Amino acid sequence: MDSQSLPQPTADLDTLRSDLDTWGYCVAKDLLDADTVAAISDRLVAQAEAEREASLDYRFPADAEGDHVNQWLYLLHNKGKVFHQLALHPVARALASHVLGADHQLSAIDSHITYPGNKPMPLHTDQWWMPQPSMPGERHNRQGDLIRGEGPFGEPTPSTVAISPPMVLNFMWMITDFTVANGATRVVPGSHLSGVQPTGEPRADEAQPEGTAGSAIIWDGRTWHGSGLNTSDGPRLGLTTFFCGPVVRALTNMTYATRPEVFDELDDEMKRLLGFAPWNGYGATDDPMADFVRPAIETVGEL
Ligand SMILES: O=C(O)CCC(=O)C(=O)O
Repeated sequence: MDSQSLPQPTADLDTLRSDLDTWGYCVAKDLLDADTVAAISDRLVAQAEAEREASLDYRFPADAEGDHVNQWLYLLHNKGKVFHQLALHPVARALASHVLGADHQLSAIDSHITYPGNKPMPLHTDQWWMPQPSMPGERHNRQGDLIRGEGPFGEPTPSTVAISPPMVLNFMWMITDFTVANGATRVVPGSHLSGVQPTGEPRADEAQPEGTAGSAIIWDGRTWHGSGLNTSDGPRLGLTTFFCGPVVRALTNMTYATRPEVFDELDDEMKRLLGFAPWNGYGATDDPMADFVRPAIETVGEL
């Protein structure tokens, strides 16, 4: 791997698209201005503190054995209108369209705060649940039998046989600078074309791209990645708008979990992103052709 040619932070959309295609990730530079970053940061930090104080904070036990210092905040669209612009951002939508197609949805809108003293997250992909292609006559891989962390494992080199397409795209907003010292996301360049999963162990061929607050690192659902070790003296604030294709089950059950007062204020595009619109009949409540689904209370019951 020639590290000179690895993706560098850029605002050029064509370069971002081609970095994603070639390397499985890209770094979008300066998407948010300083005032917007400050507004998002203020709301995020206040929410994180309040969730910790109320013992509502979630520290993902699977991050790494003994890691009790990272914090996840879920369903951020419920926790401040200021976060909605991230899901709707034209560069996020353009890259999601490039990888997933125009009718993508929001699978999650979460924050991952890494605090000093954390453990590095095991390398993983975001679509471990995607069955491997199989040859005619071979037993197919059953999606419902797949188990996280069980492979198939291999090297992150380009496959010589057909592989599955990306079904999700992770768009990680840097709300603070992301640096090697504060645990910027680690990625294995080119691993999205391998068709296999990482074992979780750290590797020598990882890259750890840095970027300034208001930028974003974006990776293909097949790319091997994980958060880094925070050896700095402050938190690293990451915020992911995670997109999926319209028939992929979203990581977060958006239609159930969106708070009513938040729903009442959503514009149609945000409703579509959150899965409140059927896609070719999928995700419908009653009328498969309706523009938007109806809540259970409005559907027809036993007559
Ligand atoms: O926080 C990070 O840098 C990585 C998060 C991650 O691995 C994920 O969202 O799948």
